[in-house]
Amino acid sequence: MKLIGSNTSPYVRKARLVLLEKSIPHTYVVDPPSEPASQVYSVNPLGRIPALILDDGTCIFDSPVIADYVDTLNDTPILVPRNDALARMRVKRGEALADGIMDSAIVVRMERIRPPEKQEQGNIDMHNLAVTRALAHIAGQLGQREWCEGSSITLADLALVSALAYLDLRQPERDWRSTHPNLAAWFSRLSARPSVQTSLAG
Ligand SMILES: N[C@@H](CCC(=O)N[C@@H](CS)C(=O)NCC(=O)O)C(=O)O
Repeated sequence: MKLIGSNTSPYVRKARLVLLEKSIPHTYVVDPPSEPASQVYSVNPLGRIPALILDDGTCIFDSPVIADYVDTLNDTPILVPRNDALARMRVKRGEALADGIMDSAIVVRMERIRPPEKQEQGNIDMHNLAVTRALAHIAGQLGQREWCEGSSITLADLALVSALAYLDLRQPERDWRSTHPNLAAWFSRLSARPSVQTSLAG
């Protein structure tokens, strides 16, 4: 299978982390939609990354669908609980929260690259506040636990790593480590995993 993406997209990082954590053989191709000739336009009508192309040509998007599908390919590890409905919901809710941080951080990024006179400060503030609230909520829930949900790594952890790495990339001025030292320690530990190291290396 082939994953089309870019090294800056947090959604792509999440999809890559799922593939890497589960040791699923794949080819990673950097081919962002910012390139008019990107192959993503011929496989995903939305023209968005990540797009996962299976060997039979089936294209899967978007990142929650990719993650959910890839997780079913083997059990090592199971990243989305399968039989416990409440546990499954919690992991997917954690993913949604991290995805929401990505969504808001991207809105802020898109505003900030517009000419200053065209930037909507109200929109920037609203989305930054959503990120701030989400981080506080996550840090409060995490406490000193090792994983976001349950007793082993899940998709919620991989999504959160991707969201935090994106904040570091696009909002380096946001000092979330000082505000949430427990989250900082958690992120530092997760960042040492080979999957995260590989994804951060490009
Ligand atoms: N909800 C989608 C969001 C995907 C998305 O918005 N990807 C961005 C890159 S971060 C994209 O492809 N944008 C189109 C563009 O860059 O032109 C997912 O989870 O996969």
